Amino acid sequence: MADENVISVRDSEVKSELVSEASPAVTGDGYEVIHEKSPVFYDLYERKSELKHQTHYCPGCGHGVAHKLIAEALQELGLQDKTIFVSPVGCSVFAYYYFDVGNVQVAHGRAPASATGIKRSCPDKIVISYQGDGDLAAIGTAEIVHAANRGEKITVFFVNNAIYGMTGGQMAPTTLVGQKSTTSPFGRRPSNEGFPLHMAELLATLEAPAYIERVALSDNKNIMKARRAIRKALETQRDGAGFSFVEILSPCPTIWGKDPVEARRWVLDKMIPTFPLNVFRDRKPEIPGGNEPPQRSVADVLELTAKDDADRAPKSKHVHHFKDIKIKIAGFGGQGVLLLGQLLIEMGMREQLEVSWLPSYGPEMRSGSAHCHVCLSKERIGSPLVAHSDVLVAMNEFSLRKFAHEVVSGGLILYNGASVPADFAAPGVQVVAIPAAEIADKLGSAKAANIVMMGALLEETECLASGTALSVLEDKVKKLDLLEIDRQALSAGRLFIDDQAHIGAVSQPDGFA
Ligand SMILES: Cc1ncc(C[n+]2csc(CCOP(=O)(O)OP(=O)(O)O)c2C)c(N)n1
Ligand code: SF4
Repeated sequence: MADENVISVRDSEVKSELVSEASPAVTGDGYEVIHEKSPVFYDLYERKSELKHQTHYCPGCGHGVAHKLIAEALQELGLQDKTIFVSPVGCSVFAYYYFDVGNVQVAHGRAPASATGIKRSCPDKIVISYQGDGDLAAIGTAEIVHAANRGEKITVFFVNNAIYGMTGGQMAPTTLVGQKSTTSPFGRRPSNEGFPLHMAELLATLEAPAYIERVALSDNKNIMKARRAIRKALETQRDGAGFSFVEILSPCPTIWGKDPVEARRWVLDKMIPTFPLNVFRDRKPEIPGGNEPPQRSVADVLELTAKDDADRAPKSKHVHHFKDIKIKIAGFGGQGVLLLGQLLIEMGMREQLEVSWLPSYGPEMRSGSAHCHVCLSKERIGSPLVAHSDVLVAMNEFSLRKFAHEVVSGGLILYNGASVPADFAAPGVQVVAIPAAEIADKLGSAKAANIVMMGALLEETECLASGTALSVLEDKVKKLDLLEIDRQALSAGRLFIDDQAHIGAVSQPDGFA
């Protein structure tokens, strides 16, 4: 073939089934030539500059064929715009470079769990979990079994090539008895490594799945059957019938050490006898309804619709003197370190900023160290990680010493203490000691020290409006006596900075740029 995207077929009926909206065919010697690949694929694959028309798969790899069959089925069923494709870890990790659909790439083995979340939150979408045998039948065994057992209305395409391809050929749960791999160099022995795992049969013992079939990319006849199975699985999901699963026996010429033709033959001669092709399940399961919990929207759960917008913080008129501001808040568990970060991002959201909050804490609920990274930005946030902060709120001395060096030159440290330790220095950084614990104690609750620090932070940086802080506290703090203490704590933190400014200990609060 002159072009890698050309498909030649003799039978025009098969052709029209293959690509329903193909461009007019060029005929020659009884063949029809189709020049276009499925529009479900991107025109150009941006993976590598030198491979713009090719996938990254090895010649003869079954993944490429499986991709093509899935793309054509999505095209024929008109599902491209509704599809979310979950790619795994494995050779097919880069599926998102090829499929012009919604794409998510997830951790090894977790695709059915992620697909579950996506499908449940977007029930109108077609959600595909695409996985290899290491991914699905080894590290992800639990995820696939439970997703199938729950009857999640997703479609799983399971590419079984009897080996770990991406990592260089370790034994997979589906490796055949006697098959050599880097971790079974003498061939798989059931006495030592167990028998190959039959995933289609295993899942077919469950009650919930709607459709389960095993197919093979061994020869044209079986590829046509695979094509039908893939389409059927997607139809099953489209029609809301339940969990659908297609196991695709697939060649991996590179790791098997065979040429593409031998590898296909090996699927036919060796894999199919171990993994018989069959439809193991094809029915709409009867799943009794239960006492369904009321379905609520995310906005409802977050109580964003509980009040009128008018009741909430006024649309922000606060002028943000920054493009973005990165804050690290650190202390020990119980000091409200993480909560302070959450309050700030809630305020940021109400002031129409982009926000992120990344917590980090040890296993202890109390007294262990804890910190969080907070970003407030006028632009989209690339990473929630704050490696270099503009502001450090250090709730204890340990955190002051641990994180001070990360504060950028010209930045600010707010330290919860009567005074900065004598031997502490942070050149180029303004350090303000605020006796927040003491102030909060006097107000009636030592727990409000974080809110004193919040007041100080807002006053010194002017990053967010105090009015927004008050409205967030009013919404979040349910106990009225605590709310009153928090109001006073907020105000005390602000006043403390004001007083410091009067005596010249801190710069005039004129915004943090
Ligand atoms: C948590 C975790 N464990 C292990 C790995 C290493 N790893 C990457 S791909 C892979 C196996 C992939 O094999 P398979 O799912 O059969 O897909 P193939 O490459 O054959 O398509 C492994 C073990 C990883 N990336 N993450
Ligand atoms: S190693 Fe095997 S599975 Fe991976 S791309 Fe190559 S042929 Fe395909």
